[in-house]
Amino acid sequence: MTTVDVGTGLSALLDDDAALAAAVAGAELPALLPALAHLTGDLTLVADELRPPLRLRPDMVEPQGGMSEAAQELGRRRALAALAAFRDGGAVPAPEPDDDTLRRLMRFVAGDVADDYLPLMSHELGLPLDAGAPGWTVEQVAPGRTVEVVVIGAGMSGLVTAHRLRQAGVEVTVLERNADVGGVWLENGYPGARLDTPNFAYSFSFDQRPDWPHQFSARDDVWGYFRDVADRFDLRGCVRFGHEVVEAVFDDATRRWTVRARRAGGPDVVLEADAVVSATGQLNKPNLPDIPGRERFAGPSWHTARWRDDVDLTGRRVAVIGTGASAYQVVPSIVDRVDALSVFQRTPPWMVPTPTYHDPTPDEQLRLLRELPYYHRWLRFVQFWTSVEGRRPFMEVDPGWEHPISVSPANEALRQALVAHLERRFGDRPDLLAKVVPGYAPGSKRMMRDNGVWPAALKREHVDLVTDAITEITPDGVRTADGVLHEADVLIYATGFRASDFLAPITVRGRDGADLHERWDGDARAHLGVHVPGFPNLFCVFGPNTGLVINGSILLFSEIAVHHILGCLRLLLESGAATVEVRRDVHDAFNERVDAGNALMAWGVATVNSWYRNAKGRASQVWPFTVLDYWRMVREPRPSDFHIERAPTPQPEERQ
Ligand code: N01
Repeated sequence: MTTVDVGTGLSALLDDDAALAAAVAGAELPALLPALAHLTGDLTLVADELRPPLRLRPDMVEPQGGMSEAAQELGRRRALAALAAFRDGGAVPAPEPDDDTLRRLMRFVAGDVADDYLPLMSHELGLPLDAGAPGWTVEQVAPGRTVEVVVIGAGMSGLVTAHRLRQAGVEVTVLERNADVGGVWLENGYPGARLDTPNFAYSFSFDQRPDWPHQFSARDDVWGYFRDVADRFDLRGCVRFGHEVVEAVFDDATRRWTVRARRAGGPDVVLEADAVVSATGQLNKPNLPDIPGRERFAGPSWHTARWRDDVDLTGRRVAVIGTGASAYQVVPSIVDRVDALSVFQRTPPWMVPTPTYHDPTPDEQLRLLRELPYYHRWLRFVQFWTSVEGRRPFMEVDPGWEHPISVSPANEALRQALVAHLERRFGDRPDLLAKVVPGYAPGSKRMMRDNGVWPAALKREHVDLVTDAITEITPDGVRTADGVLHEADVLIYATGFRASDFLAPITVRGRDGADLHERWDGDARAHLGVHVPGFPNLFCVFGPNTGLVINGSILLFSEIAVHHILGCLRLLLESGAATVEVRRDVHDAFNERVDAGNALMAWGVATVNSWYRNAKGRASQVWPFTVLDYWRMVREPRPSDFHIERAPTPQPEERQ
C-alpha cells in the first residue's frame, strides 16, 4: 500500500537529467534524503554518515543542516543514483514504511530523541495522513446527542477549531468580525508584510502546501493559504462574517452560553451554545500610544495593521513610530517612495542574520517540491524540527551567570555574535551603530530577521533614526525631548498590539455572573492557556501564556489546544455531563509553574519593554517551556483536573 501517486510531472522530471541534477544540486539534503528513502525504500540514503548534525550556531541555522562538504557530496550522489534506479525500475513507490522505518527516517533528522517525541513528530510529518484528526464522532460516543459550539474568530486558530470540531460531528458556528477569514493576515496588509518564521513549518499539519514561493512568504501568500484552507475544508459555510461578538454569558440554570454579536446595519444576533471557543488571537488589537497631542496631527495617520492604501506616500515626509517587526518590514518597503523619513526608535531590537529572508524558492526547487512525493513534507519536518528547540537554549537563564546584560554563557555568545553582526552592518556609520546596539539580553523581546534592507534603509540620506524620547505630537509632526520638531505630512504608528488584553473588548460572564475581565484585572491567566475557573465550557485557543517567541510553531500549538478541547467535549459526552470546568487549585498550580518557568527565561528577568509582559510586569503572553512540554501537558485533558457536572434535571413547576 502506498499513499502517493507518481504523476506525469515526476516522470518528466526523471527523464530530464539536467533538470534533475540541478534540482538535486540545490535541494535541502536533510529533507531530500529521507524523502527519497521514503519513496524508494532505499535506506542507504539515511545512513549514519549522511545524518545532518542540525547544530544551531548562536546567530544562525547552518546551511544543509551543518552537513560536511563530503557528506553533502555523497548525499547528492546517492540521491541521483536512487532517482535513476527508481526511474529504471518503473517508478514504483516502495510500500508505506512500517513504524520502525518511519522512526528511523524521523531520527535521521531528529537524532536519538526520546520515544515520546515520536507521536509529536508523526503528527507534524502528517503521516499517517491527518495524524491529528479526532478519530471519534459525537454520534459514536453519545448517539443521539448534539453539541453546539460557537467559535469566536476565523483566523488561524478559528479555522483549525472549526475544522476539527466538524470532523467530530460537532455543530459549529464561527462568528467573525471581518469580511473574510485570515485574522491578522487579513488585517496586516502593510507594505512588506511577510512571515518571519520559516514558511513550510507555518502551515497546518493536515494541509501542507508543497510549493511555498518563498522561505519566508509574503503576506498575500500566507493569507491566501488560510483562505484556501477555508475553501478546501468547506469552512466558510459555518462562518458568519461581519459579526463582532460583544458579549458571552453563561447561564447557571441551563448550563449553556448565550453569545451576542453586533452587525453593521442590522440588529444584534444572539446564539445559544453548549460551549464557546475563543480564537480571538493575541496580536490584533492595535496599540495607539498615549502620546500627548496625538489627535491634533493635521495630516493622515494610521496604525500599520490598518494600512491606508488610499494615501500615496510618494514625495511625502513620513514619520514612523516604532522599530518592532512591523516597522522593520514597512520602513524598507516605503523608503524609496518618500521624500523624508523619520523613524522613532525607543528601544533597538536585536537583528538575526538571515541572508535568504526575501529570497524566492528557486524554480528547480519548486519543481522538485511539487513533483517528488514526500519532499515537501520532509522539508516541513526539518524546518519544524529545527524550530522545536530553536534558539531557546540561548535564552535560558543561568542563575550562576553574572553579567550586566546577558543571562547565561550561551546568551552571551549569542549577544557577542549579534553585536559583531551589527558592527559589520553599521561599521561605516558609527553614528547609527551607537544607536542600534541593544543594551538588554537577546531574547528579552522579539528579534528581527536581517538581510540588509533595514540597515540600508537607515543609511539613506533622507532617513533619520531618531532616538530622543517623543514628548508630543503637534499638527506638523513629532516633537522630541531635545525640543526638535520632526515635521511630517503622514504619521504611521508601528507601535504594536495590546497583546495582553485577551478577549477584550468582549464582555464575558461565567458562573454566578462573574465578569472575566474583572476576574483577570489586567493579568489574564488560564490553565494550559485554555480554561478559566468559574467559566465552564469556555475554551481559549492561543490563550494566556501560549505565545511562542523563540521556538516552535504557533499553528502546532493551536492544533494541540484544539485537540485538548475536543478531548474535553468527549469527556462530557462519554459521561453524559453538561459542563467541564477547571479546578481552581489546578489552575493556580499551573500558573505558578508557568511563572517559575518564565523567570528562567531571558524575557522573564528582563526589564526592557516588550509585548511579552502585561502592565503588571508578568509575562502573561509567553510559553516558557518546550514544544514537547506543551504536547505532553496539553494534548490530552486529564479528567481529574476538572469539575465535570451533569445538566440540572428539569424540576416540575409546582414541586414544593
Ligand atoms: O509591535 P512591537 P510590532 N513611543 O510591539 C514602539 C508579530 N509580527 O507590530 O520597543 C515610542 O514589537 C515600541 O518601542 P519599545 C511579531 O510577533 C510579526 O512591530 O517598546 N515608541 C516598538 O519599537 C511581533 O513581535 C510579523 O520601546 C513606542 C514598537 O513601537 C509582534 O507582531 C510582522 C511607543 C512596537 O513594536 C508585534 O510587532 C509584524 C511609544 N509610546 C509583527 N509605543 C511577521 O513578520 C510603542 N512604541 C510575521
